[in-house]
Amino acid sequence: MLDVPDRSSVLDVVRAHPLCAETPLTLLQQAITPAPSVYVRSNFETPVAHADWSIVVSGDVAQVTRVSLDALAAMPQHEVLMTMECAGNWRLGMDPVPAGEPWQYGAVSTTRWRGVSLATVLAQATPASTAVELLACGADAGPRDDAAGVVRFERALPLDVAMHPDTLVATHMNGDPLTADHGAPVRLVVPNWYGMASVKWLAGVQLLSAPYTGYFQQKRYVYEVDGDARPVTRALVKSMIVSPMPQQITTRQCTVRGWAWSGSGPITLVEVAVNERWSRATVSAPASPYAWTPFSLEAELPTGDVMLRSRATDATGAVQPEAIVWNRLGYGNNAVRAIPVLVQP
Ligand SMILES: Nc1nc2c(c(=O)[nH]1)N[C@H]1C(S)=C(S)[C@@H](COP(=O)(O)O)O[C@H]1N2
Ligand SMILES: [Mo]
Repeated sequence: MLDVPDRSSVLDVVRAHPLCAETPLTLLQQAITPAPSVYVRSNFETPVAHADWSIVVSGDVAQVTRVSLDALAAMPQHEVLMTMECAGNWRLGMDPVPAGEPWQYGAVSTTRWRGVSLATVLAQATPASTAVELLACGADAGPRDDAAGVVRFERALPLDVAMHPDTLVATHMNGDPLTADHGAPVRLVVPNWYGMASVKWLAGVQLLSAPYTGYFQQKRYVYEVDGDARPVTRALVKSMIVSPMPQQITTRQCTVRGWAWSGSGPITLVEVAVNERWSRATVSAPASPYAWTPFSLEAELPTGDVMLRSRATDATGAVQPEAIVWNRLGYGNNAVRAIPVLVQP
C-alpha cells in the first residue's frame, strides 16, 4: 500500500483506504474551497500517474485516437468554477442508514478547474453521428460489491452533456496540477452533475451508439426503490447553513449565512427558518453559473435552544423537500436540514 500523507488536519476522513474524506465545515464557509481540503471520494486505491499517460478516444469514431498530456497542454485551455457534490452527501441523515460511505454534510466543495473542453478532445477522433452517449473510463479498478469479479470505475454521459464546452478534461484544480487524490494527471469535470460523472484518472473515453448498461451505470449511483433503479444525474436543489455552525453558542443578533446550489438552473429563492418562522433570505450572485449561491439573513433570535433551517428553490421551481426521500443506496439527500444552536441572552 502506498505511503500516504496524514490528511486528518485538513479533511474529516471517513475512510482511509481508499480515501473518502469530507471538507470540514469551517472551510465550507469560504466561497472557494482550499485545495488540501477539497472532499475526496475514491472507490478504489489511487492509480499511479506517469508522464506518458494518454487518453484513448474510441468507439463510434472515424479513427481511434490517443491524446497525450503534451497534446492536451497544446489545445485551447478553458476554466470552470463550480460546486461539486457527492451524490451520497448526507447519507447519514437517512433512516435506516443505507450501505455506502457514511457521509455527513461535507462531501461538497467549490473549486476552479482548468483543462480542455471534452468536445475539443473528442473532435480529434471525429465522432460518428450515430453516437448517443460518452463512456468515461478511469484507470482505477477493484472488486465489485457483489464479489462478482473486478470492475473499473466508469460512467456514461448523454452526448449533449459530453459535448457542452464547459465539460472539461481537466489537468488543474485551483491553479495547480491535479493531486493524486483528485485524479492526476487528468480527469473529467462535469458541471451541474453529481460528482460520480467527473471520472478521475481518465484513461479512455468511448463514444457509444446505444446507452451504456455496465456495473457503475446500473448497480451503483442509481436511485433504487423497490428494485426499480434509475441513474443519478444532475445535482438536486440544496442549501446549507455554514454560519452559525451546529451546536454553536450565538448571540441574539445573528447573521445566518450559507450556500445554495442546483444542477438544473439558477437559485431563485432561499428561505431561512428560525424555529417555525420562515423569512426570505438575501441571495447574492454566485461567482459563476456553476458555483454555489451565497445567501444570508439578519436574524433576531429568541434565547435558548433554537433550530435554524434553510430551503432553496431553483429556476425550474424545484424546492428542497421537508422530509428525506429514502432510496436503497442513499443518494440525493437534499432535504431541509435543521441546525441546532444555543442563543445566549
Ligand atoms: N476514476 C474514478 N473517478 C471518480 C471516482 C472514483 O472512485 N474513481 N469517484 C467519483 C465520485 S463518486 C465523486 S463524488 C467524485 C469526487 O471527486 P474528488 O475526489 O476529486 O472530490 O469523483 C468521481 N470520480
Ligand atoms: Mo460521489
